[in-house]
Amino acid sequence: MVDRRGFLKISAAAVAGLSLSFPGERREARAGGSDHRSNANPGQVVTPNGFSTFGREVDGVRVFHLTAEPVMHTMTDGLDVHMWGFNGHTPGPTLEAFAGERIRIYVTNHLPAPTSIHWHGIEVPNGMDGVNGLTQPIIELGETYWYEFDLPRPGTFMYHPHSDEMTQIGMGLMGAIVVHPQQPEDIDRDFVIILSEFAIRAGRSRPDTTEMVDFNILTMNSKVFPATDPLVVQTDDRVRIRLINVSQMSHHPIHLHGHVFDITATEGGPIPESAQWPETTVLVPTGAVREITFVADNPGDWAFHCHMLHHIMNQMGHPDPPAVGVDARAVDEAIQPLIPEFMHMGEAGMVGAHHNGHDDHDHEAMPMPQNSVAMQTTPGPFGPIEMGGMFTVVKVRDQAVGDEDPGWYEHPDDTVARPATDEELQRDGIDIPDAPDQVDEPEPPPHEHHG
Ligand SMILES: [Cu+2]
Repeated sequence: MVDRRGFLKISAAAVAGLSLSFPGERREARAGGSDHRSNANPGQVVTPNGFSTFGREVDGVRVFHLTAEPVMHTMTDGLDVHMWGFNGHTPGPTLEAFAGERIRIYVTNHLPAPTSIHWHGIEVPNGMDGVNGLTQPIIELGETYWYEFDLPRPGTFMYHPHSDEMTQIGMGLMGAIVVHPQQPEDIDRDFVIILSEFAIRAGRSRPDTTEMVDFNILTMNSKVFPATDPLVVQTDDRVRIRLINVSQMSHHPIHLHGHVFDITATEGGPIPESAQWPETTVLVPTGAVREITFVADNPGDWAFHCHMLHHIMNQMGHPDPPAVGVDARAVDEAIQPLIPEFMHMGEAGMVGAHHNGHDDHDHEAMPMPQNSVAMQTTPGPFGPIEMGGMFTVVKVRDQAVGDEDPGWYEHPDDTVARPATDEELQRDGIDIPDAPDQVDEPEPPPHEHHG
């Protein structure tokens, strides 16, 4: 009798000898398309919204093939984006291997621009480092380059172009490398998430790769909530999440609800146990890896998200000036004859306008530029979820459910917040102060008449 934990450890060791062909790997990636979830290949690491591969072995070397090429990518329903990816997808496949192995990676350039690929965090021979001009010639259009090196140690790494970085990473070229130790680890569920950011003006379908500071689409594995796959785990699983930040400008403080985790490793290697400390938020600097580990001992649907607040709101915050407290009815009156569906937003916050204006919470009804997630909210079990961007849900369940989304958590009786009763307030001596008088509405701004 092998329990689930034991089985995973055995399968992890067994998969080391697995052979997978290039064409299959490629087909599976394409067949999955941008909405493909979880892993096309049996891997030890789950890449939410992506896939992981051990490649195949040729004479003792683990071989991979990456093709950099344009892809059409759905960030979430309503936001289709022309991007660049590897093997038909952004992020590219998570490349998995074992410490001590030698790997060989072929890189085919089917981009409309020359490129080179850097193996970020790995101690490669200098000529394998992938820095265009410094350590190798650039990979011209249509060329296939050979890279080969040993993997000296386990860890979480990344790959990305080191050529016109702002453009090429800004178009979606990125992927993870996971090197497992030879010995099985005491981990039941292992996830890898690449954090990134893009500048996509509302209504546009192409990232603005000249942008330097103002990024309005914040992603986990190139998806925004609600399209981010939940991380599904069983109660009491030991869970590791490998966070990789490839953002242009942002460092992301990633926060987990309902649990305490340890920060157990960086791309430089494991942190000695004596140097780990407990956290519920981990800052992941750009260009860095943070591995967190925790025991999922608290069943429920737990938010897992960046705590930079506009990073969970996407285009919502752009580009309108702040409007909280402003009566913009005059603006509506002025604009509606020209654009009948126009409706201002924001006097009660960005989400308040949405709630007030549309009781059915149907985001289809909200006027938005085409191809935009500016005002999208997601139906949740208790109403709309006012999050987008760098946000997902860790779903902890007593029953093993694999990667399949188990739906919303069913709460035990009397464990959900609700309106307080008069009896409770009286019992506990809570006096409710009178609500303040309504503040006078400000005068609408004067109309400007032309002609
Ligand atoms: Cu962030």
